[in-house]
Amino acid sequence: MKHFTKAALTGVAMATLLVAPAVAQNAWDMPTPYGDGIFHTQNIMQFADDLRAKTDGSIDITVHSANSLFGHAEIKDAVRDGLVPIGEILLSRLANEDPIFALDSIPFLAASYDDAEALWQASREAVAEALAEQGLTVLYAVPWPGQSLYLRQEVTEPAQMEGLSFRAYNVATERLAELLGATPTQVEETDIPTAFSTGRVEAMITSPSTGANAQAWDFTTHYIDTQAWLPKNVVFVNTDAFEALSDEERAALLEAAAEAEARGWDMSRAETDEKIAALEAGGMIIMQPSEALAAKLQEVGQTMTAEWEAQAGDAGQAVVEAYRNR
Ligand code: PCA
Repeated sequence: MKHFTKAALTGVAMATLLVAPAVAQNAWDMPTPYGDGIFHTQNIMQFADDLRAKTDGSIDITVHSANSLFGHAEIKDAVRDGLVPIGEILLSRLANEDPIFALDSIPFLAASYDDAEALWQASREAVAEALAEQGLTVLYAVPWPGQSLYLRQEVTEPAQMEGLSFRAYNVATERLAELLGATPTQVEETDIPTAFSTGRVEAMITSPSTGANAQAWDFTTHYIDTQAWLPKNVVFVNTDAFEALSDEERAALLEAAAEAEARGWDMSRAETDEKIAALEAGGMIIMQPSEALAAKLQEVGQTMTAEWEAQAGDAGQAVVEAYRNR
């Protein structure tokens, strides 16, 4: 067998490097609280695929769904501290840090997709600035479908809500429960079926997406179609990790993010009717709110809007005014 010279060996090694598939420079783990059956997670998977394609594999995201890598309450700090470079959470989970994060969870402030979009346009910069202070760069946000009630009996009078143990997922849903005279209990989305089956909670307000994914017909009977607000998930990247990318990688990331945002809003819109139909097919009774219940929820929305404005000060006020005067 022919004896290779050192130079020839180097040449072989270099040729191998040139033809070998690109090794990911950025193998990124991405935690999300939500499961694989949720459209937000499917959208992230597509985002990861697109980004791999756009960068020839140099940004290679692995999605860790359903709180499997970090719990919902830990994801933001994990990205801030650089334990993972990228993550997704429900934006309003950060309400305790800054009222701007809670703006999309006020009942009836922005209850349609067009309004939700206008509210995001008016608030995006303020949200991005508040997260930038923590070393986080916002990539995109996508709303859940409108939030509606899931109950174990037909409710027409607001007084029927009093005393119910009510599942909450953020500060706003806790406050809503209180204002209805119910008793809030925080339960992660992935724990909803267990919380109902063990009797920890007996009512909730969430999207048809979450209701259908949890098979809400197994533990509730009535869906009251309030579609009261559209809370958003937000995807952010650690700013140091973002800045360490090459110009091309950064451009690809922003492009894939813009596409994921547009696609996510479309998916969300389509989900609304699709998943209400799934709830009905599962056996739930689909109802519109009675006049009395609708009036009570409007009143709760007004109270929560006033409370938010008092808390958010001039900067928050300016955002809401920009939204209202658009
Ligand atoms: N689903 C999530 C947040 C809002 C929604 O529609 C949840 O119920 O936790």
